[in-house]
Amino acid sequence: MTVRDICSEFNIGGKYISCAELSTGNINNTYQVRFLRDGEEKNYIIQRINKSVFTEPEKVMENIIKVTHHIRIKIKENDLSTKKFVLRAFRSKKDDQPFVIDDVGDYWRCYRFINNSITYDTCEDLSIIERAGSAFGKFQNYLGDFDASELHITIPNFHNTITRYEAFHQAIEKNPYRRVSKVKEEIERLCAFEEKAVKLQKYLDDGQIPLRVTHNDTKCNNVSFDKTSGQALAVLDLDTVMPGAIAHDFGDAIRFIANTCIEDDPDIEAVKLDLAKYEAFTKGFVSEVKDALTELEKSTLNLGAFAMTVELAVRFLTDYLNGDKYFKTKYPGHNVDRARNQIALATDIEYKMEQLEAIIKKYF
Ligand code: GN1
Ligand code: MG
Repeated sequence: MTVRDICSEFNIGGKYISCAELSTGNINNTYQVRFLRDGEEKNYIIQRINKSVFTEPEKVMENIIKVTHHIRIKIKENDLSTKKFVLRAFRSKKDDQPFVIDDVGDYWRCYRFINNSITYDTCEDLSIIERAGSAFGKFQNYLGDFDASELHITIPNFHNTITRYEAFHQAIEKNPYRRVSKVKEEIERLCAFEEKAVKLQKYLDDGQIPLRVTHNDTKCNNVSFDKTSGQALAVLDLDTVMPGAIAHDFGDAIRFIANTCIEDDPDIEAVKLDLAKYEAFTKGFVSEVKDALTELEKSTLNLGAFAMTVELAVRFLTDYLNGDKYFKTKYPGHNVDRARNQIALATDIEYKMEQLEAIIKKYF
């Protein structure tokens, strides 16, 4: 089935104009499809869910439906437009499900593309970064009273840095693609980070910090902005909304947005933590969540930035050792470049930790 056929299964009418695959995203396949209806252009986002990563796509969609429903109520209470500030998943024509299954058993979903919106893979504008911080902070607040036990765990131990390291050590030991010798230095660096990187998970395991409903993939390009006004609109990519630590969301966002380079830039000499970007995001995020956090949680946010960066490096390198099966790669060694980049960033985060602590204090 073509993407166009999928649209028709979602009952999208009008004159088909075009379909373009969007290249961002390391897991699912995403297409932007344009139609003309009633003299107006209508845009949709069609995604094929990666079934080897999300083995139970129905459950992913069930989570998304519940979470967006909850947020929609909050948006209405705040007199905001539900068309702009929350995603809406379409239902299938045939059986009213929030997905369509194609002839080879793949799951597809459809969202309305928010009019006049844009996402940023990189961003130099500090006010936009601050607004991304507020958007993720608000997201956290909207879900503050959502019952986490209603959510399916779609990827178990997703941000469990301890089990991520276990998988890493196993890949090194099994060495199925004989690649260990090629990344000796990277392995050593990651092993040196381990003790500190797993601390956040230990706090969770010991019940010292609470499990909240978190987004778990807070890359800045998962917030949409109004192209004209620059206002932050809906938070996107709700695939991994699950129970987690607030430091996961803060940390993952910092890892992505405050890197001086994009996350797979092979020029690792240039990879640093940009303090101005760090501060802008922190300002937006903390202003939204500060009253909800415990003292220990506040003190774990920067640990989260370090842990999430290291964890992703571990995941990229594990995937390389296991034959590049999880993340989409654009060239051989792509996962190694990604891991090196994240190792360089984690190194700089560690180096700047005192400065980060001083900045975060300012906003609490
Ligand atoms: C994957 O595909 P995307 O960009 O939404 C990954 C995240 C990583 C990210 C790194 C389900 O997200 O955890 O942080 O790549 N998502 C999953 O770019 O593994
Ligand atoms: Mg994602």
